Amino acid sequence: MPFEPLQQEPRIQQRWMEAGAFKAPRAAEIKASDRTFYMLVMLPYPSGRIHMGHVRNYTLGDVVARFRRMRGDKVMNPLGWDSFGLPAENAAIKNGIHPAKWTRANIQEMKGQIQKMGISYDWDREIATFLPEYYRWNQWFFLKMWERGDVFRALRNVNWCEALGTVLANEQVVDGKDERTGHPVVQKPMEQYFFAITKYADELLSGHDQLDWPENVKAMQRHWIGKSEGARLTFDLADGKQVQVFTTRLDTLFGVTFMALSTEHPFIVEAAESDPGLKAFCDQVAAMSREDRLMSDIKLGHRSRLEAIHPFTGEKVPIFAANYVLMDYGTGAVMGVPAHDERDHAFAEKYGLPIPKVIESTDPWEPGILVNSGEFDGLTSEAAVDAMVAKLGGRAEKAVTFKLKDWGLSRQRYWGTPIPTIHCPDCGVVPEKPENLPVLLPEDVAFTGTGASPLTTSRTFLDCACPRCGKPSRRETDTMDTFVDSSWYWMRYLDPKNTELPFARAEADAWSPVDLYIGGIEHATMHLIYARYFYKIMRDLGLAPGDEPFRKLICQGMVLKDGFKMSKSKGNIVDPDEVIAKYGADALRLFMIFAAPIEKEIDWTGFEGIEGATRFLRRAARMVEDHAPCKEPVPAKEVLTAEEKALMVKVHQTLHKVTDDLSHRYQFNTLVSSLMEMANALADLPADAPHRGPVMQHALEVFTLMLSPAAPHLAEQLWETLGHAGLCMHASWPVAEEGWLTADEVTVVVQVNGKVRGRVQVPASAGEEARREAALACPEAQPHLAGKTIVKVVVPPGGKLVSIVVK
Ligand code: ANZ
Ligand code: ZN
Repeated sequence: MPFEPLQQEPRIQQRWMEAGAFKAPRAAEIKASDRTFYMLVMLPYPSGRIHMGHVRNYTLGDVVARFRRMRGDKVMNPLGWDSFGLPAENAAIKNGIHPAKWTRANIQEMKGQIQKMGISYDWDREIATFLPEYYRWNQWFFLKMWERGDVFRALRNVNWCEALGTVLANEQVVDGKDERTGHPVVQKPMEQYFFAITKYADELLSGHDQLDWPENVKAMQRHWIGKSEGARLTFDLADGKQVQVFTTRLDTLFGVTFMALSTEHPFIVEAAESDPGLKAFCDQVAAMSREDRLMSDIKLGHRSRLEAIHPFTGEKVPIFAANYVLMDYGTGAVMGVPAHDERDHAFAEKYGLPIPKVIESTDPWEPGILVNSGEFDGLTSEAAVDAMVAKLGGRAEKAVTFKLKDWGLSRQRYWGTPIPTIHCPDCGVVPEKPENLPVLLPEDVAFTGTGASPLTTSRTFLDCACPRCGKPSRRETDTMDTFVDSSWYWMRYLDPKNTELPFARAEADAWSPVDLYIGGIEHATMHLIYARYFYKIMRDLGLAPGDEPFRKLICQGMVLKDGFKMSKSKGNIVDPDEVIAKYGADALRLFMIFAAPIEKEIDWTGFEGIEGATRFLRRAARMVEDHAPCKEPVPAKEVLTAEEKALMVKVHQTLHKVTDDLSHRYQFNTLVSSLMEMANALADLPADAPHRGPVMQHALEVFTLMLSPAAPHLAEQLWETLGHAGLCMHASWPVAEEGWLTADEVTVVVQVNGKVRGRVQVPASAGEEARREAALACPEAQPHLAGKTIVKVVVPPGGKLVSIVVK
């Protein structure tokens, strides 16, 4: 059969379906001697259509899953839908379609597209986070965490977008605007639910040691967690109060010329009540976004009437309210050391404060030796910290601070998991009873697109009885951040129909941790930190083994067009469906694998790449078609001709390399180039080779098996043509035979006066002298040597060539 993907691919997909070929076993079906492999890709958001980024991610994952199955592993390769979130709600506002309907339609569409690609997902394990059978477990986790004290409520400044009526995450805010819609964002204090993720900050850092992850992802996480070691120091104020600062540079204490407090610091808030100028300044800062406060070059301040007393010199130190001091970092108060801190320096210059130098060092911002610091002069910065802590007695202690914030999970939106709590006029905020889960999202809501959450418009939802005292109460209308959904989804695949627990411990023991997770680098911090955090919660609840969920992580590069990310706004999208409709899935898969190493970007350069892949697949089909299936085994080595042996060596060397590339190095692009080289070697076998039948059969079988993870449809077709009844994807991955890994003969090219005149076979072990003799005896070279005088014979290093000079 020739390469006819459009006819053959649906037929082969049907065969796979009927054979239940992608099914992963349950824990009980796995024997102690079995090896398991959990292959995970980041679950898609059902936006409507799959894009090339999905195609690349899923193809790469599928190559690994299919390879591992053929190697005899029990393989888990699932997919689901990250299906809560704003776009569905925005679509509802815009088109008047209920988010559930929009989401279902999109899932159906995208699932069809993914199935056409022949990705070997176990669809019996499919999950969708918007379904009650999934999100009830978000609520279940919330209640468990509430019991453990891992959930708390607090008044915190949030990024409030008035137009959307919702709180935004810091990374959704760019230049004081919602990154997506451009609506302005302001700071507003609100009562929020938080997960106490900072309790796990240290473990989230130390856990990196056991992870085979890209170094840059670990670095991004380290930066995000932002561990800072320093000291807390208490200053007395002139009015008798005390204020605490966090500093990483206690050694600079003698250089303090001012103190800066956050505009939200309680002392500033209090002082502002009787100081209109200060009040106006605080209001001005409140209107700035967090980003602006952090990034802004302009350090703004306002001097309050408060003063601190320097603990060593007893001098009075003015206290400012400043925009660059954040309330939620450290203690919300900073000792200002203009000579040695850049921000303090800018601030002091602006407000005309003294800038005394107290550290001698090549770089003013770096530690060094103390000067102008009384009895501490001459000490190194490091020694000075210890000496000062000792001298300051109870006033100072070493302390650690993290940039990581507790995870605010409240969203004032409809399309998310309802937070399972109730507001009782007597009992306050009360958790829902576990037996009442799930708290269902109501259907009778209005999507106006303005103001408060649509949930506040549903009476059936709002009215409830207090779980504690039974009084008429109001149900919580906040829904959960959708990052909650994706923080444990891969565990639900293991037991997707469980109605007692999110998943059974036995399933977790059988499959966890994930062996390989492939996804985009854009998830390096939030998703991959929240998921690690949730895994530790699951561990602490006794649900899951080990400490870390994803043993190995690979971040695949983007698919670009004309150097840009494909996106709707750029109008440069190439629709995978169109490519498949024209060229078939195998060609697209092969292109995705071949185009670049997994971590690198792919540039979509028109259809040339796909056509190249098509030509190769066509050639592979022709090779098999031209060969008559042969049942004879490959004869013993001694019997084979030099060319036959050379092909056998090529086959096994390729197999060895490909096996290694797929199992450890995750080099997929070289899989394709190796297959291409091997195809050339197959073409070189002479038509009249005496053992062509069995040698060719062997070579084509190995070729087909190696092709199978990348172009699985064509591989099935070739496997049939080669005379096999079973599925190629169920055949065993071949083993590279030791005896064929090293060539025992090599070819030496013979040149006479610079022209190639022939080739000779010599034992691989042949030395320089033996090669020279073999070359001089080369039959094709004889006519060019006859009657001439040999001037010299050169054998350059490597010995693959012998150059004869005659006169
Ligand atoms: C005095 C000092 C002198 C400082 C010096 C630095 C250099 P990292 O490394 O990021 O943790 N700081 C403390 N709390 C702050 C807050 N809430 N908002 C803004 N800045 C704050 O930085 C810690 C340093 O950042 C602290 O050490 C403090 O300034 C400032 F030569 O104290 B330092
Ligand atoms: Zn009550």
